[in-house]
Amino acid sequence: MKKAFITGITGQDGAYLSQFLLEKGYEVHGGVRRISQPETVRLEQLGVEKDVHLHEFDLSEGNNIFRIIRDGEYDEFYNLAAQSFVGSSWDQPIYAADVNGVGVARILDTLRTISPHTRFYQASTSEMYGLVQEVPQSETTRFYPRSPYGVAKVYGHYITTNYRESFDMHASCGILFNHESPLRGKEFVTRKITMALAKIAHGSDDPVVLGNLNAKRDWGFAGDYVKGMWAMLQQDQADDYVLATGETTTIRDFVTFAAEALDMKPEWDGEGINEVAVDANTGKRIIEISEKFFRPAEVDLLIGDPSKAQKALGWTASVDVRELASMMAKADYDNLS
Ligand code: NAP
Ligand code: G4F
Repeated sequence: MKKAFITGITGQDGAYLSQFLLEKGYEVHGGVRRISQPETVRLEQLGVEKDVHLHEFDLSEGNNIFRIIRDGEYDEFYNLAAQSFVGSSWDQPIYAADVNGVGVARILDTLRTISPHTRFYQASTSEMYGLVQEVPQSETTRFYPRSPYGVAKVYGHYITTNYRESFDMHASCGILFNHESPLRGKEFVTRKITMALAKIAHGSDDPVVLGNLNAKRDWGFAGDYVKGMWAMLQQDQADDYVLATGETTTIRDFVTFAAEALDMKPEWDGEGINEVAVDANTGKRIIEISEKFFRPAEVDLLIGDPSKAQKALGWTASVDVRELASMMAKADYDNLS
């Protein structure tokens, strides 16, 4: 039986990866932060919370990481933990650097010292492309991060490739484009939209207040992306791979797809912060804009080229953005029923 450790096991990807590895027969361990109310709700939603082994863990604590790795003898180590909300990284840039950047070095240096056989996965991100230098973005596209989150993730990415090259470690980075699900955190734009629209469909009169509707993202389903993470660690040679759908969509169009899945008929009117959407079926205003949700620097366009992963790993995204918006909106609607 293979043994895996997942940092960030309580997060969206941690829950889907746990479920996937358990189905493959792994013994699954994961790191949880000590907080006043333990948050294993996603593992519970997938019905796997009793099947995983949880350990107190924080990426900012080197000795904690050392003991976990020394005591565990893991075959595979997936580093999914991060301060993952881009918006917060302008408020806590030093924390983002420590956890998302230096935290990766803490793990790698411990693995190098006491467990060099362990295969390592680093959660790199399309946010590293930021002000994009090429369209679509691939493994060879130059990084130009636009947030403290993205800058810290670039360090995490390069320290992983550096340890691979310096110490011959099996350490791979998945450069993952946005991936969502009904388990997505409520502050991210897709889930914020689907939760609020579900409430409106149940009778609420509160519109969703958003920021920049023109940003474009390459959105896929998280359940697909964790399979790609695993596939990377099964290769003879470690390497870096983009996982993406190859399709890009504005926030505005995501709203439309989610609203249509809930039998609304959104009609858009106005421009900039005066733009609104009204459901033509009911006359209710469903979208408003506020400057509060604009970012100090924006990532305008992300669209990934997943051809390397398709060829080498046999990986493809199975859910398109319209299906994804519908899946999330209907799940949120059903949760409220
Ligand atoms: P998520 O739902 O926000 O989960 C983040 C996880 O990290 C949570 O379990 C969180 O624990 C944990 N964490 C945060 N700070 C920590 C710390 N200091 N020490 C230990 N654990 C800590 O994020 P996700 O969507 O699953 O993303 C997983 C990873 O992929 C992240 O590294 C993210 O940056 C990266 N990524 C995500 C996407 C995407 O679109 N989802 C795309 C590219 C890359 P709590 O439950 O205690 O908060
Ligand atoms: O949903 P978001 O907060 O995700 P973002 O910033 O793209 O980051 C996510 O994907 C990255 C991969 O590219 C991950 F690395 C990262 O961990 C995270 O999972 O915002 C998406 C877009 C942005 O352009 C933002 O400005 O939506 C725009 N947006 C417009 N109104 C909003 C809102 N974002 C949020 N969160 N809330 C709004 O009201």
